[in-house]
Order: sequence, then structure tokens, then C-alpha cells
Amino acid sequence: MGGEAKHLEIFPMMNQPQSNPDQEDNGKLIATAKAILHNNIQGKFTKPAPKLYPHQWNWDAGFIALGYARSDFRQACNELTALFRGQWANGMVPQIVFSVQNVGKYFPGYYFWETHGVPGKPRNARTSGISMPAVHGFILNRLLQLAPDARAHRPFFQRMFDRIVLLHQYFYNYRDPEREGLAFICHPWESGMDNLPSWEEVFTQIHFEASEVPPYERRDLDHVDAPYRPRKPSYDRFIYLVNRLRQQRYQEPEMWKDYPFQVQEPMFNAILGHSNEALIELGQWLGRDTGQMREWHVQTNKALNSKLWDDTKGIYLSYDRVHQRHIPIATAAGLLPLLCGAPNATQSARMVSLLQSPSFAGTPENPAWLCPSTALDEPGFDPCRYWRGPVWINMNWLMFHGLNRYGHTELAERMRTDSLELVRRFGFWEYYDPRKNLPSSQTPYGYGSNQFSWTAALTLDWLGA
Ligand code: 9WN
Repeated sequence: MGGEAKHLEIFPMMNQPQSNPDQEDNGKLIATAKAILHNNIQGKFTKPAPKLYPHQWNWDAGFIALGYARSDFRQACNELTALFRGQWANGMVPQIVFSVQNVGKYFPGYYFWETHGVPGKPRNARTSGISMPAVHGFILNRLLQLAPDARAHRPFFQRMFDRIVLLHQYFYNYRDPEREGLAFICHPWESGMDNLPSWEEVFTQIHFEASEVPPYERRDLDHVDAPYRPRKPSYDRFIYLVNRLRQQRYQEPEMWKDYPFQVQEPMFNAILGHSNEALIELGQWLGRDTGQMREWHVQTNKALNSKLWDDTKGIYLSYDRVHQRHIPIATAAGLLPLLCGAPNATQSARMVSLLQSPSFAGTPENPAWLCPSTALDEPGFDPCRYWRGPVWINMNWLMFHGLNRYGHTELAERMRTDSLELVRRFGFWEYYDPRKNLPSSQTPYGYGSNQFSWTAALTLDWLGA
């Protein structure tokens, strides 16, 4: 079974399917979630998982901050402060800020990225050379709402606001060369949804020699069984792209000239858009000029609709700007523009019915937990493999907020209860099998890390703890 099994004894309630859960379980759930976060603290930040991910990750830091917001506000602030120590001079916030203590425990590590000495990289932080979804704006806004004493923390909010604006400027200046309002990602890892079948579609267009993939040794398979993680051909492509970037010394915009992976992805841009809205609110609170953010927000929502909405499927799709084609695969990410208010009433109604259809919710004979990361009827769907179908709690949390925004409160509530039920029954996994009717002998139900920080953090947020 694939998980960080050595730690199971610390959290005995995990992996023991519990039937008939009730409110009383919440106390246990909260205690375990807090213990997981505590166990994953590494100095000033919290690792996503004890062994599999032993450094600080970008969007994880945002979700994790919410897990501390009500019980340890200082730690919530520390998470963002630690992450932004890694911000580059051009505003880019890296996907990973490496911890010196855990050198050699994760691949690709700091030395592989070869960011050392790259102009604009902060000298006092070890970072990778790509970014991740810009959750920080709306996380900061949520922290403002939860702050025990917002005025006392004003300097923190001011500092973070400026840093986040810089990050958004980076995305609009360097990742949106046509000034469309849509930032492109340059690597599947930037999407946070590393192994979506969508990326395979792009990869089939990219041709390279085996010699262009530098030698490497994976570490993820030391902790998780191979059927739950990306396959070797995908990893080769991930590493091929990193090699291209490091050969160019991460110099933007020059390096994009003939760079083969540039995808405008709906969730990435919906998150950016939702954070624009949050910056507008935060900016008002701080007495700042928010004109630029308003422009970004309007333009991104417009572009999501004009470029990424697929009226035949009733969902948003990614666009490969190098090969100039949409990627016709339905994923949970395609529903997330609900978060930033892009869809109109007709579009949102279509997405809601898709979400409740067999494509995402399964059939009465084969029901699914909401929400599978890749639609159940996509040829690339795989219930166990990372991002190819399993349910992720952070995606559900985002979808919960998007659905509530559009008044779909019942469905939003189902997103929350399905998530809590998965955690309650199976533990704090990184991702879960979406099939409800599985014989218990057949699968561990949860995959990846079984002490996953954002699963713990968002459980706490949902339970108001
Ligand atoms: C690469 C840390 C990260 C998450 C991503 C998730 C996974 C890394 C990996 O773990 O990605 O960034 O090695 O697989 O896909 O969303 O941020 O939890």
C-alpha cells in the first residue's frame, strides 16, 4: 500500500474505515488535523507531508495558513512570510522554497534546478525556478477576516499585499505576452495539478531526443507505490522542461521564444482572478489605489470566457498557445472559474449540471465522491493515479467557495460533506479514490501521503477550528 506508512502508528484512527460518522467525530478529527500540522512543522513553515514533500511548497503554504488561522495566527502569518522570502526580483514566487535541513530528500532538489546565482533570485533562499497558482491574495483576505486583531497585524498585511501585487504583476507582465488577461504556465508543476491527462496532449506535440533528458533519480517512489504516481514518460518530460529552463538561466521573457510548454489553464487564471478581487478588498482596507487590480480582474474574467469556455462541453478548457489548440479534456479545474465570478448564469448552470452528471458524480450503480480531478468518462481517467481522477481536498475547497458564490449552496455543501466524510473514514490522505462502491479489500482508498498538511488544514477551516 502506498503511503507514508512508517507514521501510521502515530495517528491510529487513519486507515480504519469508520462507519456511521457523527458530529462527535469532529473533536477527534480536529485533534488529529492539528497533530498532523504540528508534526509537519519545520522551523518557520509547515511541510506538505513528512517525507514525500520535505520543503515548503507555494500553494500548499496558502492552504496550510488557513489551518492555523483560528488557533495560531502567528504561525498562519509565518507560513506566508516564509514562502515570500523566496520571491524573485521580478515578482515570481517559486513553487518550492527548499529547506537546508532536508537536502537530498526530494527530487528535483535545489541543486538540480541550478537557480543558484541566477540574476533576480534572492540570495538568502534556495528556490526552484517556476511558480504555482496565486492563491495568496484570497488567502490573505481570509486571514484578515479571521485575524484576532487585524489592526495589530496591519504591518504584516501591508507587507504581504505589496508582495502579492508584485507577484500578480509578474504573471501579467511575463506570462501574458499578448496582454490577453490570461497567464500561461510553463510546466505541469506550475498548475499544481501535475499529472492531468491534459498535459499528455501537449507532450505529444513536443519532440526531443532521449539525450535531452539529463540523468535523474526519482525519490517519490521511495514513499508512494508507482501506480499512484506519474509514469516515467511523464517524469522524463517534466525533467526535460526543467532542463530547458535551467539552460536558459530562467531569463524571461527571452526564454519563452521557442519554449514548447505554454498553456493557459482555467483554474490557474481563476485563482489569479479571485486573488485580484481579494487584493481590491485588501487594498481598500489599506487605503491603496486598486485601479490596476480592477483592470486585471475584468480582463481575466473576460478572457476566461472568450478564450477558454467551451460551449459544446459546457466547461472551461486549457489552451496550448504554442501549438494553438484547445485541450479537449474535462477536469475539475475547468469548473473552477466559478471561484472568480467569470461564468454567467447560463454557464454556471451548465457546469453545475455537468458536475452532477455521470461525468463527475457517477451513476446510481457506480456513484462517485465529489469531485474527481479528471472526469470519470475521459479516456485518461484513472481512479488511483495522481491527478488522473482522484479527489483532492484543496480542489473541493475551492469548488465549495465557487459554488456558494453562485448560490448553489446544496451542491457546495455536498462538496464539503464528501470531503469531510473521506477524511473521517480513511484519514488525512493527499488524494482519494473517487469510487464509492469499492470492496474494502481492493484499495487503500487514499493515496500519496497519509499525513497531508492541506487536507488537515482545510478540514480545520471547514470545521471552523
Ligand atoms: C511537485 C506539494 C505538491 C503540491 C502539488 C502536487 C505535488 C509535487 C510533486 O505535491 O507536486 O510540485 O513532487 O509531485 O501535485 O499540487 O503542491 O504538496
